[in-house]
Amino acid sequence: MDKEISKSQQREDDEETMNLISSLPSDVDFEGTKLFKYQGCWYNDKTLQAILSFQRDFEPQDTDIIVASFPKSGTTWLKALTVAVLERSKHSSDNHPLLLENPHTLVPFFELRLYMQSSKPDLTKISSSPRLFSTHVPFQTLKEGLKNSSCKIVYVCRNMKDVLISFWYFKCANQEIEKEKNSLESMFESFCTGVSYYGPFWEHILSYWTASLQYPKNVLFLKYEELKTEPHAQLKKLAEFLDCPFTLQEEESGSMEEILDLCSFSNLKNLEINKTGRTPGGVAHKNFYRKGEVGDSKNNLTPVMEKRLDMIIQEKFRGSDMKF
Ligand code: PAP
Repeated sequence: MDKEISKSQQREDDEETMNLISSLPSDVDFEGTKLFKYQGCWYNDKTLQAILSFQRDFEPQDTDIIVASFPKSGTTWLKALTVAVLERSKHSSDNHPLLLENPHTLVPFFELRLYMQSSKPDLTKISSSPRLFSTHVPFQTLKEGLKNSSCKIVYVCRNMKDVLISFWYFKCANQEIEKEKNSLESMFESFCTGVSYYGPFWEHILSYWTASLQYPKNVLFLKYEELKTEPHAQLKKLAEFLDCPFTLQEEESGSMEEILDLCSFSNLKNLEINKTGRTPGGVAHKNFYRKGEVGDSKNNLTPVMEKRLDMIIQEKFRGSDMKF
């Protein structure tokens, strides 16, 4: 009987989801993929179905920690740092989970993993407290899924020119296609109009920027570039935000350096699990580690493209004190 009720409930949920999706504004991106605009952001139908399941069924716990970002902004790195900060007293440096698993395995995405694999994933199997999750959805959509809980959210943003180039290389590597100029130009166009997967990027960033000002105890806003230039200060900020600040003794004994070394681009990139493994969705772990530098977009964008992006950023962020 229970099974029958849950099957009919499932059918009702599926129908509701399909009705909602078909009522949304739609458009196509540079590859001809149909995208739907939901709560201000563009998704393909598979991702959107997972988001709707997440919003409907996720049962948050106040201790949950969510790593959030626009794609290609430093998600993998921030996941690693978050795990390393929280787990620092539990593991020695040779049996650390980050040496054995990719950060995306340790901190699963709501919409790209858990709720994409199943509309009702079994989260009771996650034993660690706090539970760690991640997402690429903007704040307003995440907030709805988190109901009224007081989870902590750490967001990382990155210069959009580098994000675009990182995204483009990632796409080429996953699809094993040649990096032809054409595909960069069409992806660039989509990016600029905002009709791109998880776009518009400026609204994404502003959603978390505003939330971090409104709810400073729940939303921490970090920047990839600052993690690069002042890693100690940013790591300290992260640990304080997560309510596990470094003690003076830890600071003096080099605990922060250990974490930064463990999570460094070169260390993670060269681990066996990241050289050879794949995500459950089939993405090679190595594709999450390309160059890990600031300013690589200079080598790929023409001056005209750079200028156009600069102007968009200037216009869209005018009036906010958010600076790149
Ligand atoms: P995702 O959204 O698919 O999870 P994400 O991790 O946000 O990707 O972005 C990948 C970028 O972070 C890559 O940038 P690049 O293409 O410009 O090189 C990747 O190299 C970089 N990255 C991954 N790990 C680290 C790290 N430990 N330190 C610095 N940068 C990193």
